[in-house]
Amino acid sequence: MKINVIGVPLNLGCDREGVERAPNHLRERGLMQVIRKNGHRAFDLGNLYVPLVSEADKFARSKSMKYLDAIVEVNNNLAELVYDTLRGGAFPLVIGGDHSLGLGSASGVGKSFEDFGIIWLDAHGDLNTNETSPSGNIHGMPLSALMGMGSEELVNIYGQGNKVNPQNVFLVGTRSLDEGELALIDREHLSVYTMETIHLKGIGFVAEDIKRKLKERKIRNVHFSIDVDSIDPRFAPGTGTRVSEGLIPDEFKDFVEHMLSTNLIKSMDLVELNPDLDTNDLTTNLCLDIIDYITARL
Ligand code: 5AB
Ligand code: MN
Ligand code: MN
Ligand code: MN
Repeated sequence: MKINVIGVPLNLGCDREGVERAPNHLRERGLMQVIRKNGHRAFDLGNLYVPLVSEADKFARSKSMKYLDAIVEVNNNLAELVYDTLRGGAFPLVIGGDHSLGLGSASGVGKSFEDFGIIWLDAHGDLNTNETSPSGNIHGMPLSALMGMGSEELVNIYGQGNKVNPQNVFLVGTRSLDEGELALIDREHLSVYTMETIHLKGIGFVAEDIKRKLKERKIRNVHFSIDVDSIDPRFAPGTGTRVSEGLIPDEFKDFVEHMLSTNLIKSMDLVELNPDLDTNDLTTNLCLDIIDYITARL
C-alpha cells in the first residue's frame, strides 16, 4: 500500500509546548523505516506550516476559542492534503501535534467518501463546543464540530456544515467527560464505550459491537483517530492531559487488530504525543510500536 505521512506540528489547540515536536521526533527515531519494513511504499510529505502567533493573538478572534484563525488555517490545508492523498489511492497517516488537527483530517476524509464513520480512541470526548469548554482549548472541541455542533468557524472548515453523521461516530476508551459533553452524548445518542464498559465487558466485546454497528449502518469507510492519552499513563506518560485507568497496550492492540480486520480503515491520526513530558522515550517507543503493529496489518 502507498502511505503518505503528514506531520502537523501544531500545539495551539492544547496551548502547551512540546506536542509540536512529535512528528520530527518520531522521524528521528525511525518512523519511515518502520512503515517501509512492513512492505509499504511510504512517502514523507513533510510538516504542514503552522502560522507564527504570539500570546497576544490567543483571544484575538474569539473570547472562547484560543488561536482560532491559525487553527482554522492549518486544518483547511490538512483537509486538502488528506483529500488529495485519498484521491490518489494512498493512506493518509497524520502525525500530530494536538487533536485539533482531527478537524482537518476527518473533513478531508469526509469529502472523499459519501458516507464514513469515525472511531475516536481517547480518554476524552473532545465534544466540547466553545460554549461548554472549560479551557477554550480547541483540541477538546473537534468531534462536536465535525458533527455540526458549536461555533460556525469550526463547523465550516473545508466546506459548510457537518462532516459526519453522529450515528457513525464511535468513542472508545473514554473516561473524562465534561458536563456539556455528557449532555451532548445524551442528546445525540452517541456510541460511547467508556473504560468502565471495557473493564466490565472486555475490549473484545466492544470491538465486536462496533463491527456489528458498522455493518448494520453499512459504513464502508472509517477514519481512525488515535489520541495517545487513551493508553494508561503508566505506559504512555508523554502526553499533556493524562487520565489514569486507561487502556493497557495489549487491549489497545487487540482493539486495533479487530478494527483493521474489517478493511474499512482508510485513514488515521496519531496525536498528543509530547516528547517533553515523556520519560526515557517510553511513549515515543510505544507510538512507533503502535505504528509498526498497525502498518503490519494494513
Ligand atoms: B484531547 C478538556 N475536556 O475540553 C477540555 O487531549 C480536555 O485532544 C480536552 O483529548 C482534552 O479542555 C483534549 C478538559
Ligand atoms: Mn483527543
Ligand atoms: Mn485526550
Ligand atoms: Mn491530551
